[in-house]
Amino acid sequence: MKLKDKLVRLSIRGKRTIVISDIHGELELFKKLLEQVDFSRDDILIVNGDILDKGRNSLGTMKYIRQLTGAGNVYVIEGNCDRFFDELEEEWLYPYMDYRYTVAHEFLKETGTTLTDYKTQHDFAEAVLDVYSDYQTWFRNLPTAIETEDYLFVHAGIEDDYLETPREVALTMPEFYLSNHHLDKKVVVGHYPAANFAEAGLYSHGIKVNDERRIIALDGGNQVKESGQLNALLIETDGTLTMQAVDALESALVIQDFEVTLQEPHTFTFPDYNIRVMDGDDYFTFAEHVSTGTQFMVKTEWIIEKEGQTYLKDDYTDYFVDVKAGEEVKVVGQYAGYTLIKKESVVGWVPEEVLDTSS
Ligand SMILES: [Mn+2]
Repeated sequence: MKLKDKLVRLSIRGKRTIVISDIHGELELFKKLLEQVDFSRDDILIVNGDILDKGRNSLGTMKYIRQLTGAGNVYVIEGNCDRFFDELEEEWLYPYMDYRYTVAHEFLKETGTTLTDYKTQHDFAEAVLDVYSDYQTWFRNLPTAIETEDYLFVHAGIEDDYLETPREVALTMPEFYLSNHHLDKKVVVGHYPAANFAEAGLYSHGIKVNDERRIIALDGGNQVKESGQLNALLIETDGTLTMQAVDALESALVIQDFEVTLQEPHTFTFPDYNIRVMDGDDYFTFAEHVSTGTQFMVKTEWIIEKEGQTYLKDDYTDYFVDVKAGEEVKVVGQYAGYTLIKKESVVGWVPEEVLDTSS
């Protein structure tokens, strides 16, 4: 199957268009985002893949979104995580369930059963499809891409001859944001967290737009990154782009100004976590990122050891965020002496005393 076999052409001229990807079962966040952007029947909404998996309510999310499509202004594109109902008998499913909360877990919860209640995986698959074969059909019939006057929306990416892109590639290609394409339109993708493409050393979950390569990376790392968010790209009726986001992090009030005048931030993202540790204390440790040779200060609690090697425990940024008293920021985590925060989609550190985290 090729992209051209499951391509929908659509006119969005004169309509405000809202694009959201990688909802991953977070129905409440999705609803909050729709409310925040003031979504109405006058808009077009494009859900750019990965409704299912990872989050807490994939079944509820798919039901809600399918219902939305009934109004005629909502379009859904398939993502690699949306093939659950076709993967029920795959060998990897049960092992995968050991480290991710999946649609299968939700089904067990919904039916009050456990995997041991099914003699074989085939029996389990049949039980799921007894209830959800209708959704299996719905997911199968979703387009791989939607092409409009100025945009191509696809979950992961395209090859040189976009129409000939194999469906599998369109759904799973990694890091498309860093590649080039020959289409004379902007290609909007999700699938791969935009934060992985650090620009100027910043760890940002905001939507990344590259005008030169005509690529927009939407995925805010919702359910994949600890500080992730659900992003919405808004194509206004005059064609301008704006963006909005929601997340599940707690807010905190800034009670003291904090500013770092000179810094050169670094960001290291999955899976490139190997570091060499030099000197440090309980707060920060001087380290070298092995694959890039970058020397930086790492928050000491971030260092983990495995088989005699040292690694970052997760994505890491050494950026210090400027904040002003009265501002509201999101709290990602509290560590010795310093708090990791997110301000306007960018993650970084502030000394703990600049925040009021009591409320
Ligand atoms: Mn995906």
